[in-house]
Amino acid sequence: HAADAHRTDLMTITRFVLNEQSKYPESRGDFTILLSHIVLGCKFVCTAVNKAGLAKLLGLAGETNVQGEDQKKLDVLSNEVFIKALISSGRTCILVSEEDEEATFVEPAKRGKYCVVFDPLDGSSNIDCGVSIGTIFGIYMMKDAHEPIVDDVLQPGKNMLAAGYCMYGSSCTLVLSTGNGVNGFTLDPSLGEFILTHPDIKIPKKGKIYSVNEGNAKNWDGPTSKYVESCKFPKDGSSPKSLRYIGSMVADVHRTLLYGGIFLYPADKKSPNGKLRVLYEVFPMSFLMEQAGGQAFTGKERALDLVPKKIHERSPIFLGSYDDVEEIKRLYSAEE
Ligand code: AHM
Ligand code: MG
Repeated sequence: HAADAHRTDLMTITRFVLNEQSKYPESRGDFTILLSHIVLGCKFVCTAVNKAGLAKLLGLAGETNVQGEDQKKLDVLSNEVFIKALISSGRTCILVSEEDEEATFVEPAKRGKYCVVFDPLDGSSNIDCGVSIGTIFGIYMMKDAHEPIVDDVLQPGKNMLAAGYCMYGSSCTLVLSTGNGVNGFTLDPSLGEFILTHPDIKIPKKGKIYSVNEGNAKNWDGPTSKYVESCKFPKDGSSPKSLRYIGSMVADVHRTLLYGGIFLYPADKKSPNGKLRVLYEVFPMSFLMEQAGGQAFTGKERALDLVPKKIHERSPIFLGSYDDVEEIKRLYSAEE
């Protein structure tokens, strides 16, 4: 009986990825092991985030505890947990984190073939008021067994093997793509396991929502201004779009993925490259969008074609429903 099957035959994220990897005869479980260490990091951060509101009482991250010792800030703590979990997986060689100025090169004895780029806790301005925040990650594979150098992670996003994010919201949701579509898993806190709840996510072809920090409007360029104007005052007789903006990329992108629409962090006069970071914000989210049938554009090119020159490089980004991104592409090409 189908209903029973749902309750007793649990598709955990590990089981799902093992099934997926078994399609590739050369795969030896390394990716599954790497992913299980990422999942561990996400579970840890989820627990820490859920307790954050009690920080004053319990002496948690960012607060002084009962012994008067300073506790680590949540983003610093999350970073340490991910770095340690990734190194101890024995499957990584280069790690790039938003929290660390320099890339981390894993010592030879613990080295594996994967490079992981990540933002351990994105949306930090939302931590103290209990609004959704998240972890974003992307995974590259070393082409051959040479001594790792920083160029190994300065690859276009289309070379990523996998990407995903975990959102710490009203529930804890992990969205993952290994290049065969996008799947969403929700943490069952009683089991401590991520269970497949959103199989084969496809973004609606066109959406009714736009998502942008409109407070920057005075500094926008022509195409961005025109686009947002057309969301509010459509010229084709369609209804205006709704505006939703949380200010946490993971939450704004998650909603865009499920409901459709567009998320933009454009360039402006003050920040000509926008705000968001190519390697661990723009690329993973662009990878997921394309895998879900949407698009991601930088204002100049397909986002996944960009080749970063520095690990913390920024880029403007427009991503979401296929038709909505098509419209912004049209406005930028009309500009040239
Ligand atoms: P952070 O890495 O300091 O948390 O900044 C990244 C966040 C994204 O999650 C979000 O999309 C963006 O910054 C919001 O920026 P703004 O406050 O300028 O709208
Ligand atoms: Mg960030």
